[in-house]
Amino acid sequence: MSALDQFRREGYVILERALDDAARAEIVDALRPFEDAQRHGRNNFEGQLTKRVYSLAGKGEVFMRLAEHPRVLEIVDAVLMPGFLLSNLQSIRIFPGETEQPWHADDTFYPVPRPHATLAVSVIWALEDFDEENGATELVPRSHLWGDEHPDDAPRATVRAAMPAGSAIVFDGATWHRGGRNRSTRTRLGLSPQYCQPWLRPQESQLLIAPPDVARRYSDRGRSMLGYNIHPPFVGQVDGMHPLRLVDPDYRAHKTEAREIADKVLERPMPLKPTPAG
Ligand SMILES: O=C(O)CCC(=O)C(=O)O
Repeated sequence: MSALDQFRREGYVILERALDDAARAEIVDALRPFEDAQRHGRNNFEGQLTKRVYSLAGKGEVFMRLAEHPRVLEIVDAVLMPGFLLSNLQSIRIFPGETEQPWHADDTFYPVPRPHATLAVSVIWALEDFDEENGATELVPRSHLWGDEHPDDAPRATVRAAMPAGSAIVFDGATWHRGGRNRSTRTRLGLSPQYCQPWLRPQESQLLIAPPDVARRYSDRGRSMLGYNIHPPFVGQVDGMHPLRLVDPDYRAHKTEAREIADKVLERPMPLKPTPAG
């Protein structure tokens, strides 16, 4: 079964060793000063023995590169609409003694009745080994298809995303999951990008986190994911024009196919019939 088929059927898939050790070490090193300056979480959701560094899209290109990993984007491209957005980019280091997080799904703040078409995709990269002892993410397979059921209501089969460092778990935003209890003497470091449909509000305000002078350093794909894009016909416009003009003064000379399409669409009137979602 392909990774995409497994994602669609089970609500999650693990991509084993998708990141090499050198790339992983570069990310861990870049993260260190931010983690050192960070306190533990404020409640049992963030984790009182967990450190999170939020808004990584504004903290270095190295983190954006991870958010653009081709094996992950292959799945996201297939399940979200073109122009999908980076909703959140954060690290999660679970320390020894941390308890389980409450069960949750990452898209529940969008008031859309379940089950529904995919609204969002979450990823947790293992920057250290994830195992049974150190707080590997736990998931409820096929729970992305649930209506109003909750994992606490009845005993459920769950899986633990035990995976070697450099692997990633990719799951539907509707899949129930939680960070695991850390019974070990080691930490468990994850880095988590989340992506959402281009017509939803991202969790983090990426255009403030990566304003034009920061976005200028990023790839075309990265900028688009941050919101320097147009969801047709004109969601994302600035002064009736493509927002990339604020990042790239030579925008017209550097036009890619996607930008040509966006410009053409901006010139058209609004469609009278709604476009089908994902
Ligand atoms: O760290 C994990 O394994 C899961 C974290 C999570 O699901 C969250 O904070 O939304």
